[in-house]
Amino acid sequence: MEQTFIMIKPDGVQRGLIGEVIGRFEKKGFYLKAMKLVNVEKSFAEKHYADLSSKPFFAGLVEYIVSGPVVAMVWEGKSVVATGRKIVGATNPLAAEPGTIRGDFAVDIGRNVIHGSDSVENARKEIALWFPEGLAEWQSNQHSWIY
Ligand code: 3AN
Repeated sequence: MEQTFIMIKPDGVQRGLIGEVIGRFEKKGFYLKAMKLVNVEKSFAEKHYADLSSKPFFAGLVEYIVSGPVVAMVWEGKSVVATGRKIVGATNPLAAEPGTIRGDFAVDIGRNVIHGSDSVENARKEIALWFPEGLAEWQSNQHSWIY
């Protein structure tokens, strides 16, 4: 079953949006497979955003991610990577549709509440980076009708 990496960024944590974000993924029908509240080191944030290292906003992005705890999660389900991106919304919150997390809760591209993997391959890499200890083993029997 497909998995994606979702991170609630420091602004989302500090604004009390953890429950809101989790609720949206849960109610959609996805399954939470791992979750932790962590402060990350600068070198770790640089690794997570390595693909963006040449961007002019890279230093500010890393500073933002290390500025407070983040909630790192793995969600599982049918097409969860692409659907997760839809739930998250466009990178620039001003362009994000109402009904998406960024569309509903953010205005600043540099403070856009949440991260979601942009491909199955990147999801695999990000999950390995953030959860080297592995994931929780469980399967829901109650909600099997969702699929
Ligand atoms: P997404 O998070 O939607 O996949 P990416 O991977 O292009 O978008 O960018 C990663 C993060 O970098 C964004 N979530 C945002 O916080 C930050 N970012 C992207 N573009 C800009 C920008 N032009 N100015 C400031 N921060 C940016």
